[in-house]
Amino acid sequence: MKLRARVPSAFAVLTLPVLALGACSSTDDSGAIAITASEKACQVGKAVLNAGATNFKVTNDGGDVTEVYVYADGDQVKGEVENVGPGTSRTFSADLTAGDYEVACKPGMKGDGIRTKIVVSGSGGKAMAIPNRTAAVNAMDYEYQGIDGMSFTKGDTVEFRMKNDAPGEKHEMEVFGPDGKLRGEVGPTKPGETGRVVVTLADSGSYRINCGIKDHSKKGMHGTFTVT
Ligand SMILES: [Cu+2]
Repeated sequence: MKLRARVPSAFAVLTLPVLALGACSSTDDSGAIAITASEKACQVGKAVLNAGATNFKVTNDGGDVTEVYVYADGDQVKGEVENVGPGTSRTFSADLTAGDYEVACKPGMKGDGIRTKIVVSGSGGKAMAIPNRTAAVNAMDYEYQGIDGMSFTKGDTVEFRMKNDAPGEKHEMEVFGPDGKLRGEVGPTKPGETGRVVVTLADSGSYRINCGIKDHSKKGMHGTFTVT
């Protein structure tokens, strides 16, 4: 920002229309809750949010790539965005019901992150469905066990429990629907720990499971299951 102030004034005039355009095209962000992430801080624009579908706009003020998660109960991912480069912004949304949450900014896209508590109040948002099925998955370096052969019935609400049995690395488990859209995920889980996510399988078809950490998917951390 200081650098920009020293730019010759002719330049400043030239860039003004561009800035104005930028402001116009960002109307989608109006109402988005600002999250400012750096190596040392994870600032959330509001401490108390209204329940319902909520947009977040993450700005990375740090020097390293970052990712931001919204957690319920410490480990249930309600929304997230990855790969936010230094000096850039990305948005994500989360459907939040009344309760306590944590926003975690993870500089370098690792660790538990810098956590900021937020409170959501009001009657909006979809209450979390109560699972009628559970499914146990083991994560290894670098594969999943227990996914192949899993099948569910359309409309099932499944609690996926992923135990990380790997000696070395954290793993996660993203669940993508037949349309390729993320339906839910177990966030990065340390060796020896179990993460969970509840997903309602509203569509029939082939779902894909994937570890979003580094190149784990390429190394073999993926699988599919069927909903009929
Ligand atoms: Cu992994």
